[in-house]
Amino acid sequence: MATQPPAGDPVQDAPDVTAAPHAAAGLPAVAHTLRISRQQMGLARTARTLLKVNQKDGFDCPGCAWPEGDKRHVAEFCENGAKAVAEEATLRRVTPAFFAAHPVSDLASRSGYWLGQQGRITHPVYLAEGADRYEPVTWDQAFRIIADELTALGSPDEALFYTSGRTSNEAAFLLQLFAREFGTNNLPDCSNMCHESSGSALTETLGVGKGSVSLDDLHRADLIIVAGQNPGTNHPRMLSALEKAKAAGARIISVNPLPEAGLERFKNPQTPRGMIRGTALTDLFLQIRIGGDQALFRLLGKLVIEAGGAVDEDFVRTHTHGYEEFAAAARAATWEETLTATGLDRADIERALRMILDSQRTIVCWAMGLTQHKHSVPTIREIVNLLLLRGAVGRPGAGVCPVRGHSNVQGDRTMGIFERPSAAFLDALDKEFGITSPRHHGFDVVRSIQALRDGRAKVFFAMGGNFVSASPDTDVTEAAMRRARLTIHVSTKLNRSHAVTGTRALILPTLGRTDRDVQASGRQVVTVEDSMGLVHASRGNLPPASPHLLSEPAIVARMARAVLGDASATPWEEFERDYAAIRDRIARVIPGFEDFNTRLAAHPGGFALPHAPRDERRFPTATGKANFTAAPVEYPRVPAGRLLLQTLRSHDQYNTTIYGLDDRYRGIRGGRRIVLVHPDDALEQGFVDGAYADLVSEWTDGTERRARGFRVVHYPTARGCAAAYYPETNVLVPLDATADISNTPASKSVVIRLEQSPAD
Ligand SMILES: Nc1nc2c(c(=O)[nH]1)N[C@H]1C(S)=C(S)[C@@H](COP(=O)(O)OP(=O)(O)OC[C@H]3O[C@@H](n4cnc5c(=O)[nH]c(N)nc54)[C@H](O)[C@@H]3O)O[C@H]1N2
Ligand SMILES: Nc1nc2c(c(=O)[nH]1)N[C@H]1C(S)=C(S)[C@@H](COP(=O)(O)OP(=O)(O)OC[C@H]3O[C@@H](n4cnc5c(=O)[nH]c(N)nc54)[C@H](O)[C@@H]3O)O[C@H]1N2
Ligand SMILES: [Mo]
Repeated sequence: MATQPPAGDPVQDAPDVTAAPHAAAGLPAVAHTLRISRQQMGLARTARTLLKVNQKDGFDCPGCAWPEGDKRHVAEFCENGAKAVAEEATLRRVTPAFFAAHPVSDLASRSGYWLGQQGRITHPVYLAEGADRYEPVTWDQAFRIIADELTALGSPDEALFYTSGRTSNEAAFLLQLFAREFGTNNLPDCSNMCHESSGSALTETLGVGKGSVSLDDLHRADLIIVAGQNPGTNHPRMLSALEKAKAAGARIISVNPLPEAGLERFKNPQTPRGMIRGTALTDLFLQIRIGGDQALFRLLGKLVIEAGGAVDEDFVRTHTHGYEEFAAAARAATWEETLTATGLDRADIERALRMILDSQRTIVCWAMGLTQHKHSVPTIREIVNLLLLRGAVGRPGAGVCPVRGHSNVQGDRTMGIFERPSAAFLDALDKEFGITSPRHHGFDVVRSIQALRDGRAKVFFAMGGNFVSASPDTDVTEAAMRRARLTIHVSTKLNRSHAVTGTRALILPTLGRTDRDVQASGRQVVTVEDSMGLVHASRGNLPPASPHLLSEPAIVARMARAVLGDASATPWEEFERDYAAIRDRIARVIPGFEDFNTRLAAHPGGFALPHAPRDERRFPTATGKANFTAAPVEYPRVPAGRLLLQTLRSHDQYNTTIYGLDDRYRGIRGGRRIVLVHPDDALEQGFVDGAYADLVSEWTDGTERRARGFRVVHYPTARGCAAAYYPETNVLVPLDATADISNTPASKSVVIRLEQSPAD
């Protein structure tokens, strides 16, 4: 069996494996941050930039959507936020000379890591039909190319407008307005691949598709359940909140197939004591099988009902609907099936039950470990069921906490980036702008790929992101993208989506969060909404990466003018000149933003959007109450000799942006093509630690997909489960493997087998 990487793998991918640590952060994290930042920015710029992250007069960290809290540290950022900033504030540049030296075929042969390391894009560039290189274009030429292509379409629904979640509220509002004026609801976004399942589940059950807790609630909770989330890497500032809650007496249950170092113990680098001793975070670790969560929460619901006196009957009677039906379904849950689905011990589930019964204020937090399965929507509804039984919604210290990813992904959706907008939203938009928005639904991410594949969509526009790498079924997605007539990417950095293009392609370079944004009316701020519904300003302070960049709002405004011409009565020039004019319109269209500009000025730390369940225990659902649901319990059935693969993030990446090749908290160094497998499962299939395997995914239609050459790492994950990094493993996720209702790619439950890698 081969123990070396097979030929053809990227030379640098030679993973080295040591035992995983049992704590997150502390001194090594600080040292690592400063090293990466200095490599990209130099020392002076590092200090100047990092001190402005998440300050009231600074910019919002482009890292994640975790809220800032009111008392801020001088250094209100985390290791991974600092890496995100360094990545954007880098002094490296991708100039027209770079594109002259690197034909598109060369870019397509490079790894995502290499592409990202080249630096900030400085000029708009164009790839003409049949050309092999991008060449500089003027902005006017670029908008003319877009206008010609868009106006030549048979229908506006042949265009797709994708948004990644870093886009500001102002730019997002303009983009959706433009798309609807143009005539389509084709506004897929990264949320479709991310928390769509949470939105679907929460809208139906609670009436609002967002979390119901504030940071303060988290500090006051006495029980926090963290399910399917790895905050040590992906939301490091959340660890401070968990630490604070623990100090006030809270207990923490983590539900995860992997023992994640950050959840075990946290060494807070912002306090001297924390740095040395650290705080043990998890009180109870439920090492669940992938996809077992619905069964777990259903059984806990049954046990709460049977415990006697544990159901908050007053709340259930006054505020909920569907209890009887749920209770009947819950009573049918059995230990036997739950233990099979979860792989857990009965004693551990009983411990969890006691902690729930002892708790007056329970919060459940979750992320991608719950949202990216076939049965994600019923799984999240099951969490709601449990909390409703306990009256744990709309009470201080209690509620639902879906932890969002991209720093403004929640705000983009609030601004109307949604392929299925409500009639109320479109009515308000139409009234304000005197337009007639289309009422039929548009395409989400998966349907956009299908439309490109089938020739029903011909122009693809992306406001940020890296669509071809982030999307499932890489080969299918890339082939679909190549069928487009024109692909347009508004980007800060190079990525694979610039190398896998339509017949013609444009790269439109833009300002990032850290860049100063000056328009005709002066210096601009933009706004973002965090994971807990707090809206605040963000102001970049660095000189822009190049004088040829346009801001995202300016790009949309000029594109709209070029495409819609004088037929549009919208004051696009005014919007570009002064973003306060955009906010005045947001204030009139979107509930909760009344007097937007005034409130922004009055509350530099941000203001909270209304949330009926949290604020008034009012549930704007179809029944007017919080809904219990009683879907059948599902869990993945994995054939013998197969594993269930989850595709997740390493410590050194931000989605498709790769910062480095280490995953420090899992003991991996110098490579990304690894697969974590329980030693007994690996050995059963004949793979010693250090052997190389191909991962072969098997889909229900009989098709197979293969990712070659992964180093097998014996790792204490739950039995029957495996884990490997995304985006390398997206090639394994079938386009049709999506969550029911939300249509989110099921990238956390892929049935695979390991095959010996040919050792040539
Ligand atoms: N540094 C950094 N920060 C980030 C990102 C990044 O890439 N890098 N990405 C941002 C984005 S867009 C997002 S959405 C978030 C993502 O944040 P996370 O959701 O934390 O990201 P993942 O790495 O996908 O981790 C999924 C976690 O769920 C667990 N899990 C997998 N399957 C199951 C299951 O069936 N049940 C349970 N209970 N657990 C399961 C995994 O073991 C893992 O701990 O982070 C955001 N922040
Ligand atoms: N298999 C698998 N697939 C997944 C996931 C998974 O867990 N497993 N996770 C899914 C999730 S949760 C998400 S959110 C998606 C992420 O999908 P995307 O949001 O599409 O991907 P990112 O990698 O975050 O996008 C990075 C690119 O954004 C651009 N960029 C960065 N900052 C800015 C900016 O300020 N403005 C503009 N215009 N561009 C900017 C840069 O060019 C950079 O290369 O991936 C999804 N795909
Ligand atoms: Mo995400």
